[in-house]
Amino acid sequence: MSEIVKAEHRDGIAIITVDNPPVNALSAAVRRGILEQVNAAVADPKVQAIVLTCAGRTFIAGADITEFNKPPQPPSLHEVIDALDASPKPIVAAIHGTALGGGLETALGCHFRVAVKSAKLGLPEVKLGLLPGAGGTQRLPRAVGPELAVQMILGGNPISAAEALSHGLIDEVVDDTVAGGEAFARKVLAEQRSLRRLRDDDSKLAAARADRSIFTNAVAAMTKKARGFEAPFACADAIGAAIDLPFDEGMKRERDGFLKLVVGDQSKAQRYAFFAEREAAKVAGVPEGTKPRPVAKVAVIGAGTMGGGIAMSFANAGIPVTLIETGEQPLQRGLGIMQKNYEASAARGGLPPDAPAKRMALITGVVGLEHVKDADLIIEAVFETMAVKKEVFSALDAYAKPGAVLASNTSYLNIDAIASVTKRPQDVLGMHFFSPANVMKLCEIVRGVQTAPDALLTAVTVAKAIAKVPVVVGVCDGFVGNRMLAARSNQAEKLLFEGALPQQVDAVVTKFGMPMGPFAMGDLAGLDIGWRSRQDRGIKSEIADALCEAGRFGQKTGKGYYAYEAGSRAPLPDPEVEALINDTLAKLGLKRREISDQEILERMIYPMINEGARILEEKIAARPSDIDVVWIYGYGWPVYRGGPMFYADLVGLKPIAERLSHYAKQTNDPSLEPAPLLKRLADEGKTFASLAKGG
Ligand code: T1G
Repeated sequence: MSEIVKAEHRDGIAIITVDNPPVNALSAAVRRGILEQVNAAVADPKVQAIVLTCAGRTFIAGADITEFNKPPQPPSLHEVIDALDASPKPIVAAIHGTALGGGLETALGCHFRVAVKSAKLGLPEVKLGLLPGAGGTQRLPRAVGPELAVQMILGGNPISAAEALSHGLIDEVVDDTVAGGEAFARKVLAEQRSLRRLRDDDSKLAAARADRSIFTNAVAAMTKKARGFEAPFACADAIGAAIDLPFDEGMKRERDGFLKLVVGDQSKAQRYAFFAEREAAKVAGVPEGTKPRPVAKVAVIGAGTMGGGIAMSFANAGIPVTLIETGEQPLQRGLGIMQKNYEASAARGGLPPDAPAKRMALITGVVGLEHVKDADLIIEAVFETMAVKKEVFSALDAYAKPGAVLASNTSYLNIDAIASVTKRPQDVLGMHFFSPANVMKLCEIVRGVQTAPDALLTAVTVAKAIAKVPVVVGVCDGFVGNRMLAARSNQAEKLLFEGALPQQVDAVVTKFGMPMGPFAMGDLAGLDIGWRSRQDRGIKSEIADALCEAGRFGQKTGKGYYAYEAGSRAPLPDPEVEALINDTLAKLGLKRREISDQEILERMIYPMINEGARILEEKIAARPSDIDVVWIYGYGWPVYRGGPMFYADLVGLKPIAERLSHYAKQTNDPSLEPAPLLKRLADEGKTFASLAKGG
């Protein structure tokens, strides 16, 4: 019998326990083990009922995602679930932790389900570019009704045990998993309850069969933000089959949909992103056994947009934070904005009504840097000039307690230079949050030359604790994200000088799946910021300069590369901009030419990939997948394209290197010449992914 799926008999009840750490994924061995144990229990006359449960921290958290890239091994999950469903003896799934994906589908194949109060139940396959492929799209609508099923499957977020009970997904909330499961099984036997096979129970489909808009409205609501994704629509199609077709035909529709998605580029990209995010948290070069420093008290310096958002991230995670400002007025202004943010979220139903007060209660606003003295972690988010940073860090060096981690939220300044004004450079690093910091998930953790491994690990651990995705990067101008963005912005600007229009470039970038193009982004950030810094550095960008000289600073002045109607953020192409561009080019003696969307796409994406290769060469990023995590969680790169480096492997490094060389010559821009690493991999027919395997 299986070693990882064991059975214990307790007076007529067979307790079948899966034990496959860390998350009891449904590997081939687990599937085999469950099938063996269930068949044995069904055949054993001493057994009247069966409880299926798991050891460790969680019930089955899904199929083993690593198996999707390999040839399928028997038995299939369908065979396992069919055996559970067909069992003549009652089977109770006893759930703790997270019953997710194939794990919940397995439980839905059982006749009854119980769960502990803290359990979560969900079908997150859509987040992997898949659909629930083992009956979830057919059984869940029968368990909870099509509306909730659409929300759970197209959204991919789990529900609590309490919600599951109220919607009939589980039969009871129990105090203890195994004991609760056993007790429930005995109750079923004692009350001679008939076995509930969801495949035969269409009662909750009746309303939607009578009025299909119940389903279509739910789908419409859930696909509003699904532009570019394939999986949400495939999920909807499969759930629709549950409403329109008998169970087995619906299962076939689900199967067809799953098999199509699992071999598709989108799911490969999203599965890659799943593991890339987890890989990113494993910090290279930190000695085995290094422990993060304890962090009980956190201080944030600066109650501006970034400082306020960072403080809210801690409060959102239930961690008390001290927010420090130089004066009462800026402090109260910052606290006021945070209060309004929370109230707006609560008004939208994004937070429980009592959350604003509860979270603001975790934020203590004070004036004076001396208040950092008890903090274990101090995050500075003050004005972005080296002079101000050095002034603050010199003061922190005096006030902060020994062993406190000193982090700067700088988005491009040199961490080593900042650390150099302290006597404790080993405790200094960067924690680069992205605006709005209470929403954006990425946190670039900037490792200085002298940053201590345990300080680094502390920052990574804290970032995860406040639901951020940490990526460790080295010190360079713009770190990983902004450095690659600069390469793209540089080309975007050049394309205008060659004949493209802002709306053409932005349309190509948004069609590719980015939330916004470079010119709409410029208008959002404000064109005057770049203009002033160009003036400070005595450099020109004739088109952008002309826009600013015309008072077109972007959204803040209602005009920039686009025009904006009052109260609207929708960018409207403005003929005045085209005229301004034509005038500027004429003055420079430049002629506009037709530029294809394909050229624009290549010149938007390939220079970023090239910069990514340089970043890897310089070890500013440890892995190509770290770069991809930065772009997915910090810059809205569509996860179904896996990230710039994953996308590069999909397109092929050879054609990319060739196009870059072509554009380097065409635009006389040597920075577009392929980076040595890109060139080597292209010449050797290799991929960025091969680097992880020592390529
Ligand atoms: N398969 C393989 N490995 C997995 C895994 C899985 N399903 N889930 C987690 N791991 C690994 C993970 O890579 C990490 O490894 C370790 O376990 C701990 O994970 C037929 C098609 C359960 C909420 O999408 O959401 O079922 O880095 O760091 O933060 O319809 O893991 O240590 O080497 O994330 O406590 C559907 C995926 C699959 C759930 C725990 N299921 N997992 O979070 O730990 S598709 C999912 C999670 C499917 C069927 C279909 C989370 C978690 P390592 P962790 P955590």
